[in-house]
Amino acid sequence: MLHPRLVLFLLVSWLTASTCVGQDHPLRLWYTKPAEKWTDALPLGNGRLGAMIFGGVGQERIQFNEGTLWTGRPRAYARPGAAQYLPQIRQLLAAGKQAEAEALAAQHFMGQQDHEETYKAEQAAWLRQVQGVTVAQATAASNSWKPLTLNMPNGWESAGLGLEGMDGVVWFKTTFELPAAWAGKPLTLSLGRIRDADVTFVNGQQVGTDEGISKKRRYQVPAAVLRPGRNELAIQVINYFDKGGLIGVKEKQPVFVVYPEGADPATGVPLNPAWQFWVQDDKPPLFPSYQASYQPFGDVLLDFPQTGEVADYQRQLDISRAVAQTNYKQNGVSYLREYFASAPRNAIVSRLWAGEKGRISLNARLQSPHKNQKVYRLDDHTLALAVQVRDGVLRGVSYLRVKTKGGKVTVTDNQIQIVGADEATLYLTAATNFKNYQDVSADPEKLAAQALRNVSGKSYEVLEKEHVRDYQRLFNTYSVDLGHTPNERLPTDERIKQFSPTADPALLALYQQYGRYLMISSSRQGGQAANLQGLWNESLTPSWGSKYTTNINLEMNYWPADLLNLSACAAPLYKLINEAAQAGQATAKAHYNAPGWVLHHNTDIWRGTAPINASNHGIWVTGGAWLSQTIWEHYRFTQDREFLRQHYPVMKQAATFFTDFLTQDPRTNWLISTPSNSPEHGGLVAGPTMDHQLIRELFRNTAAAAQVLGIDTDFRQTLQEKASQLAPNQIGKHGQLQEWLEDKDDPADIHRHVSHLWGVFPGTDITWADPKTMQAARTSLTLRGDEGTGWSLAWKVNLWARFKDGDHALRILEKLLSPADNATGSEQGGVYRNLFDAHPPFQIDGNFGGAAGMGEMLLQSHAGYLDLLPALPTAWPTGEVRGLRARGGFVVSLKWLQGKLQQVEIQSEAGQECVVKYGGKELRFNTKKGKVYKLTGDLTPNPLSSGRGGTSFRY
Ligand code: FUC
Repeated sequence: MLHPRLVLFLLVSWLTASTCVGQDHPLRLWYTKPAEKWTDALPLGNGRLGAMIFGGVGQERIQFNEGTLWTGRPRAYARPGAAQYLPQIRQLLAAGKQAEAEALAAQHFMGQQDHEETYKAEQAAWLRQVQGVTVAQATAASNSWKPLTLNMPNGWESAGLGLEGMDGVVWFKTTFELPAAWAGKPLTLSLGRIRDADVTFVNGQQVGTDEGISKKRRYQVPAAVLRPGRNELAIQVINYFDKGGLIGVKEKQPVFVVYPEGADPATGVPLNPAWQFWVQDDKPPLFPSYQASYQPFGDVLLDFPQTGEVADYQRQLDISRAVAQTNYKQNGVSYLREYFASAPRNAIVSRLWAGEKGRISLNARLQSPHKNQKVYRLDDHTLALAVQVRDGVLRGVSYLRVKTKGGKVTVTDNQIQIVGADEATLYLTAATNFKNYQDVSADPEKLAAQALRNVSGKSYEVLEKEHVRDYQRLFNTYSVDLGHTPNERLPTDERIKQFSPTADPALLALYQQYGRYLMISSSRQGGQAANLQGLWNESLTPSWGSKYTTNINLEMNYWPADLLNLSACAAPLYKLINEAAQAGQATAKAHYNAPGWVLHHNTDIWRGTAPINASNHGIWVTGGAWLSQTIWEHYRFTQDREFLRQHYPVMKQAATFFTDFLTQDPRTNWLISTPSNSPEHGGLVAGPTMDHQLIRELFRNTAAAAQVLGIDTDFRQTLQEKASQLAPNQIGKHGQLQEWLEDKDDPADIHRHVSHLWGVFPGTDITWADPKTMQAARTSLTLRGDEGTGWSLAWKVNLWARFKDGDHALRILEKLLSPADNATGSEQGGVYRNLFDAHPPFQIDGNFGGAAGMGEMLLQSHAGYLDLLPALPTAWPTGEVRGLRARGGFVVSLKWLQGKLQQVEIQSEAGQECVVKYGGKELRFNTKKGKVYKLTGDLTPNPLSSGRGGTSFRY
C-alpha cells in the first residue's frame, strides 16, 4: 500500500498538473531539472543551520552550514598607538594632501591583523624551503603529477582538482611547439594573472618571476633557451592565502600562448592544453588577516543505486511552509523526498518515500571541504563528521542519523547504507565550540548530540507540523497580491527568463515573500545575524569573507524586518550591535583616544571594529552611527520602550564618541567628520556628506530616545546643539546633492554606492518637508543612473520609492530580477535561478533590500505620518497587501483598484495618534491599543466595517 503522504502528493500533483500550477501554489519556487550550480540549489535554514538542496536523482547533495563556524579567534583588533597619528592625518587632509594622508594612515592607522607579528619571518623560512628544490627535482616524472584543464578563473579551489581551500606551492607543466620560422627569435610567453607569486621556467631555465594578483605575466624567453620542436614549460605557483593558481583565463588578450617578441599575440602558438600539476607544499604559514571568514561545514551526499529512465522530475521549495521537495518516477516507481530545517529542534530533517515497498536504498555519506576533518561511525544509526578550521580556533561536529521503516541499515566509518527500506528519515544536527565572541569553550559533541536526541525521537509528521507552525507564526503575518498572469504557471527559472513587471507581477510578489522567507530562515533569536550570504556559504574563501560589511550591506539585510512584519527576526542584529559596541570601545580609545565606541566598514563574528583592508576606504567612522539608527527605527516601529531602555546605552555611547571626534572645519566653522570616506568612493577625506547625515540623525535620535526615557537632560542639550553645528546638506553646481564638503561631484560618475543619499533612505535627514534638498538628491540619483550591482539596485528601488516615483522604482526592480546567469557562463547583477541576489557573486543584501523597497512603494511612515501607496507604479493597478508595519506601532492593510486606494485597515498596537495621508488628503485620529480602524479610499471611516475590532474615531 502506498504511504498516505505519497497518495496525497500524487493526487495533488495530478490536480495541479491538470489545472493551474502557479496560481494554486503562488508561493513556491519549482524546477524541472536538478541543480547544477550551487545557486540553482534551494536554501533551507532555521537561523543556525543552513542547507542547500540540489535535488539530484542519482546523487542528492545537501550542502550545509552552521552559523558559528568561522575562521579566526577572539583577539584584539585595534592598533595600539594609532591615535597619535590622527592629528597628522587630519592636517594632511586639510592641506589637500590626500595621497600622503592615505599613505600615513596605511602605515599606522589600520587595525591589527592576525599573525602580523610572526608572518614575515615564517614566510621567509617557508619560501627558503619551498624554493630549495631545483627545477630538475621539481619537474621529475617521479613526482605525483596529475592532469588538468587550465580552467580556473576563480582559483584552483573551485577547479575540481581536489585543491579546495588549499594554499601552498603547486607546480604546473606543459609544452609548446616552436615553429621552425621562429628559430633564433626571442619569444613572449603570456600567462595572464597568477595568485600570488610564480617562478617560470622554459627548458629548465628561469625566464621570469613576479608577485601580485593584478599583474599580467608576460615573460621574455631568450632565443638561446629555446629548442627546435618541443619546449618544456614549468611554473612554480606560490599561493600565500585565499584563491590560488593561474587565473588569467578571463583576460581580453590571448593567454597561454607564446609569440615572437613584438608580434601580435593573436598570431601566437597556444600552449599544449594538456597540463599537469603536482602539489609541492600545502602548509604555508598563516597569512595575516584583518578579519575572519564565514566557513562552510560539509555536505550530506546520498547515492542511489537505482538506474533507469527518469520521468516527471520536479523539485520545489514551498515558502508558505518552508519545506523543499524532490519527486520523480524511475522505472515506473514514484519517489518523493522532503526536507525542512526545524528551528524548534535545531535540525535539518529529510524524508524519503517510494511508491512501492522496499524501494528506498541508498548510501549516505558526509564530507567536508575542510582539510582537517574526520568522518566516523557514532552508533548503529549515526554517522559523524568533525571539522576544524585551518586558520582559527573553531571546530565543529555534525551528526547524521537515519531511521527507516523496513530494510536494513549498516553504519561504517564511511557511510550509512540503507537497503530495501519502505521509507527513511534523516536527521542532521551540527554545533561548534563557539559560545560568544570572547569565549570558545562550548562542547560541540554535547550540543549536536543533545539536538539529535531532541529530534530523532519524534515522528516525521510531528516534527513537520511543529516546524510549519513555528515558521508560519512569522511568515503568515504578511501577504501581498499584485495581480496574476499565465506566466505564473512556468517553472521559476523560466519565469525569471521571461520576466517583466506586466508579464508576471506575481513573480515580484514571490520575490518579496522570498525575501521574508530568507530572513526567517537565516536570522532567528539565538543565532548569528544574517551575513553577506545570509547563512549559506559553500566556499572556504568566500568573497569578502562572507562577513558583515557595515557601510551598506549588513544594514540592508535588515531593512525588511520591521516593515514586512518580521521584527522578531532582527534580534541577532541587536545582539551584534551590543557586542560591537562593547568591542568598539577599545577601537575608539586606540585610534581616536575618544570615549564611547566606533565601528568601521566591516565586522565579523569576533566583533572586529577597527579599520581594515586599505586606508582609502577602510577608515570610515560611522558604522556604529548607522547601526544605532536601526535601534531607534525599531523602537519607532514597535514602540517597545523596554527595548529602547535596554539599547539606549549603545546609542548614547555611539553619540558620545562623535561629540569627541568631530572637529571644526576652519574654512566653514561647521563641525565635520575627519578622516573618513564616502563609502568606497573618492578615497580618504574630511567631511563626507553621508557621515554628517548619519551623525546628525544619531544625535537627534539619541536625544529623542533620552526624552522618551526621561533621562540625560544635559546630554540631550549637548546633542541638539552639536547637531545644529554639523555641516549641512549642500546643493552643488549641477543641482546635485554634494557627496563631499566641496562641490566636486562628477556628473558622469555612476559609482554603485549612493552614500550621500543615505539621508533620503534609510535615513530621514531629507524628506519632502524640504523639497529643494529632496530635489537635489533626486538629481544625484538620476546622474548615478539605473545600473548597479545587486544591492546597489535594491538601494535605488528604495530611493525612488522615497522620491515617490513608483514607475522608476519598478524599472529598477526589473533589473534586480534580471537573470544573473547569462548564456556565456559568466554572471551579472540580478537573480540566480534560485532567486538569490547576484552582486555578482551571490550576496543576500539585494534580496532583502529589494523586498523592503517593494514595501516602501506601498507604505511609508518615516516622516511622522502614514503615507499610503506613496509610489504605486502604473503596472500594479490592482492589488492588496496585508500586514505592513508602520512607525507608531501600526499594522496596515491596503486594497487598491485601478490605481486608486479602496480600503484601509489600521491596527493600533500602541494606542498612538495616527496621521494618514493619501491623494492630498490627511486624516488625523487618536487610537486605542488593540483596536482596528477601517477607512475607505478617500480616508473616511468605512461604514461597512463597524463590526470586528470596532472602530472608534476621535478627531
Ligand atoms: C562593499 C561593496 C561591495 C561589496 C562588499 C561586500 O564593500 O562596495 O560592492 O558589496 O561590500
